[in-house]
Amino acid sequence: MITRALVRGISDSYTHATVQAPPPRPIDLQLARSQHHRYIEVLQALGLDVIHIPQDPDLPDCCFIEDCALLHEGLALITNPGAPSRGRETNAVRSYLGKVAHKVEFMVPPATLDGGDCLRIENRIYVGLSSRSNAEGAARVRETFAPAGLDVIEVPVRGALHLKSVCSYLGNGFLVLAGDTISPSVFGDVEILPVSREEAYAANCLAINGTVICSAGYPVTQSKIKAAGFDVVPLDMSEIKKGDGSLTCLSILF
Ligand code: CIR
Repeated sequence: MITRALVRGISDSYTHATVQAPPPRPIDLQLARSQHHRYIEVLQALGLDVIHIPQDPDLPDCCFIEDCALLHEGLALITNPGAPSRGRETNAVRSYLGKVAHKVEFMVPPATLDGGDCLRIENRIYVGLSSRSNAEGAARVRETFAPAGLDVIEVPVRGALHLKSVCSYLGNGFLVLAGDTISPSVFGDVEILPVSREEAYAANCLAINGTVICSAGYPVTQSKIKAAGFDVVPLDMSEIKKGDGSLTCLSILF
């Protein structure tokens, strides 16, 4: 049962977020903040206690807090984010988790890892090997969490920023997976809800205790998730998408 969410405010410099390609229209900072605010409201409406780390004007990508740490039953692993410009984002996350986790582990170069590359399905953690996360990072995840009973499975990621850019686990055995990105057989015994190329952005959604928060504007994916038995809450993510972010990257759930 998820009871808490750690989030971080949108930086004053968010319009300079790291992006693979400039968005067609510039980021609207005020709108990004109101979308982030709505995201927090939805988490609270779902009963979560939301802990808020203030934004840092020197860290444009700091709202994408998921990339900074993995957390499982009080055991935290602070990552070494793959984009060098994001390294300092972990400091504030480490300070907070130091207070609530019973143990905090770290990752040092050459290991790199973004939390967006880590997909948890029951007792397995799939780690995407991407432009941000490398084999040494995956090995550190295994070293940290295998003793807690989690299997760590590496998955090459091509054509997407992170593993979770193309798939999300909803619970109850359902995995949302964008088209032809990764072979479904990689994920073992799960039921795949396929997402078309046109709705690829909707493959990142956020499951919280049986409710799934989806990006608004992707009706086919939303219908499939509803048909699988989940409540769906759509959220406008336009300005988060422009910064190459999506739903899961805005929080660490525990
Ligand atoms: C980056 O390129 O690192 C950020 N602009 C976006 C990170 C999104 N993180 C995530 O989906 N886990």
